[in-house]
Amino acid sequence: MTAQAQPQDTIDAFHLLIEALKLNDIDTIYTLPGIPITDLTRISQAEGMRVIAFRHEQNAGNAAAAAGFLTQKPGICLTVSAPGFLNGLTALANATTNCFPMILISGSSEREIVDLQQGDYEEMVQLAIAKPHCKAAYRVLHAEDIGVGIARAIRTAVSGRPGGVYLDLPAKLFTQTLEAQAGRQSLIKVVDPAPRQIPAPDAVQRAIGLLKSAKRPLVLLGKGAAYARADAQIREFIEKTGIPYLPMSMAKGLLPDTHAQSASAARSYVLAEADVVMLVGARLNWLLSHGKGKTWGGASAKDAGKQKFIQVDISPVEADSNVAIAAPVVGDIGSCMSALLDGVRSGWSKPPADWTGAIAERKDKNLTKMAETLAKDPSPMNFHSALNVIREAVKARPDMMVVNEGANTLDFARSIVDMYEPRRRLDAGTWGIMGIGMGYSIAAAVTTGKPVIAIEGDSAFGFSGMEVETICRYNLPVCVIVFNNNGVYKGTDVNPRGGDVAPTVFVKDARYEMMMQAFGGVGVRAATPAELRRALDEAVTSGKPTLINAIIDETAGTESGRITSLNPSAAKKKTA
Ligand code: ADP
Ligand code: TPW
Repeated sequence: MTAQAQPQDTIDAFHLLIEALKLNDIDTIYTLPGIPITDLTRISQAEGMRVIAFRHEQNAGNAAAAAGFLTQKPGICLTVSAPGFLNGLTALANATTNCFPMILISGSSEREIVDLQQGDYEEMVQLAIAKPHCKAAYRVLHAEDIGVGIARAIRTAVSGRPGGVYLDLPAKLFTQTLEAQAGRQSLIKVVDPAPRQIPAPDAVQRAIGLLKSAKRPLVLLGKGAAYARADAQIREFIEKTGIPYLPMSMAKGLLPDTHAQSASAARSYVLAEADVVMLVGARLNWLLSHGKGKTWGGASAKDAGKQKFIQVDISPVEADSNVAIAAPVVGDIGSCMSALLDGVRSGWSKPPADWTGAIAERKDKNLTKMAETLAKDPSPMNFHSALNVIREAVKARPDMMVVNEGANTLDFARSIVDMYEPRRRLDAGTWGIMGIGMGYSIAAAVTTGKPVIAIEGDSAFGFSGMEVETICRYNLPVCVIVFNNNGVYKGTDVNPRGGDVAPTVFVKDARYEMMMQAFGGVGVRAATPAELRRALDEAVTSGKPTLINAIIDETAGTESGRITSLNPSAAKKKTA
């Protein structure tokens, strides 16, 4: 069927919902149609929304989450009930974990039947299931409440610490109608959805005092800083103070990775040696060894180092979650960095030269070593020689988007591929989740219009690989590069008993490029850096959907990349 016409003087819930989203400048829906939302997807398109339909709801949800991170507006994922909702829920939980604003809207079955468990089509108590996995879950039962429902969902997703919101829309809602004028008047344009939160002046002074006392200060930038779009204040603060900084993976490019004050190439030295560390939109979770242990110069895995921490964050409960925070600065990063800048405008002296000099020395040594490794041309290709090609491509087109997942493919790409502009890199994030690749790539292409390179482990790619059809269908400028080493981590495991292959290995020499060809895109097998460079240049120039099957030495890399030690048997050996 086509979008339903409706009498002039009434408006149905389908249209009210779309008007409520449009009123709040939301122009894109990431979805997978089916009962009861198929007509909603059609009418949305007819009413001028961009509707991107996926092959699996998890990928639509991941796209919505990435769109939220990139635009500061909640990304919308629309699914059917029960199974579609559950497929989208992983993405909603992942968005919440990463502090990305998104709204998962799912149709749901008849309330009366669900609540008596009488067995409806796709019956499930979705609201209750969603609640623990997001910031809030709301349900709209009446058309006159659509305005409030959407307003609450938007406000909750983007204010304070951003995150996911679930909105439950029972099938019966969609066909309800209101008198047109009254209906439109019931809609709410959210005023100031993410209000600035100004830090307390004494908190700012405490932080400045601590920074001024430091002999070996360090700033650590996280993806909250990238999300906040306080790029100018952050850069000015770093350059004005002369403090060395480390970007977390999705904060890369807030300042160019080639910046003289970047301490990335001396990471282990600065984390262990710094005496005052200022966290800006970064949490002391597992990615930062919980702020303690040998990484931070502690005597053993459980000991904190000697650092004092300043934490700039919008969440007042984040401080002290792992180690003591000497100076919490609570507020939005833009306001906090402006206040901190005011505090260092006068009477600031740059960090001692023995600290910055020691960092520079280690950086030079490590960068020289890295350049030697990157210059090698082994056969077959390894992670380094393949990533060197991508490193050069991003240097030539610094506005390109990079999406990255895998184990070794993630770890090596993070350190080898320099980023030059803010919010150009999306990756496996706080959970280290596989499966974000194609969803994030599609959202990156849709929201920025820039070329996208997805750097994918062959296992990682498999989680969302079917979306190459979606990439072709919408003709998006996405170039997927599959790092094909025949398995999860490596391709060399053997089942000692014979019979089935080992659980970590895949079909040898799989022709991933043919998946893209199947849908009319370009597929290339690249066994050398020269072949990879040619295919990548062509993809970026043409903007055609492309998949490059990059053949990587199956013996290269390590189990789980850099987090081998988190495997239970490795941890057991360590403590034995
Ligand atoms: P990373 O993984 O890069 O270290 P995290 O996701 O752990 O970053 O941390 C992001 C932090 O940024 C969260 O604690 C979140 O509360 C905070 N945050 C997000 N947006 C803002 C903002 N606009 N202002 C201040 N803090 C923010
Ligand atoms: C949802 C566990 C972490 S990394 C990885 C898996 C399965 C794939 C590693 O192999 P890949 O990379 O991609 O070929 P590489 O470079 O080492 O060859 N399920 C989910 N998330 C995670 N993190 C896993 C499983 C995992």
